[in-house]
Amino acid sequence: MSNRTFTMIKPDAFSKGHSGAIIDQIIKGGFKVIALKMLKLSPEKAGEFYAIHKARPFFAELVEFMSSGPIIAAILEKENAVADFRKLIGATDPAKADEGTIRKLYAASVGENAIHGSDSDENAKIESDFFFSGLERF
Ligand code: FUP
Repeated sequence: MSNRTFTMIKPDAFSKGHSGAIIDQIIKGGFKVIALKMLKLSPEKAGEFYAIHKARPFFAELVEFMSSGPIIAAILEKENAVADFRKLIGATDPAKADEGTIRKLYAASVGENAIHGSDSDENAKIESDFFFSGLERF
C-alpha cells in the first residue's frame, strides 16, 4: 500500500473561490501536502490526463471543462491515502456523495464535480508524475 495520492481542485471549484476551504479541509483531514501548484491545462494535456475515458460519451465535455480555467494540482501524503482521500471527497456524482464530503459541499454535477482523487496507488504515481518533477516535491 502506498501512502500518497494525487488531487486536482477543478475549474468549477477554483472559479467559485472554494480552493482555500478545500485545501483547509484536506489538511484538517490529516493529509500532508507534498507538492502543490496552480496551472491551466491545455485541451491536449486534459485529453492526455483523461485518455482512459477517450471512448466515453462525456469525453469532449470533460476535456473542455478541465481546460476551461485554472486548477490546483497537489500530491498528498497520509496512511491509506488513496482510499481515505476518496472518502473525504465523496462519490463522483455529488447527489450521491455523503454529507460533509468535498463534492457534497462544493460540486454541482457529475461533470463538474469540484475535485479529483486518484483511484489506485498505481494511478496516484502516474498522475503525480504527469504534473510534478522531483524538484517540486517536499
Ligand atoms: P472519479 O474517479 O470519481 O473522478 O470518477 P471517474 O474516473 O469515473 O470520472 C472521471 C471524470 O469524468 C469525473 F470526475 C467527471 C467525468 N464524468 C462525467 O462527466 N460523466 C460521467 O458520467 C462520469 C464521469
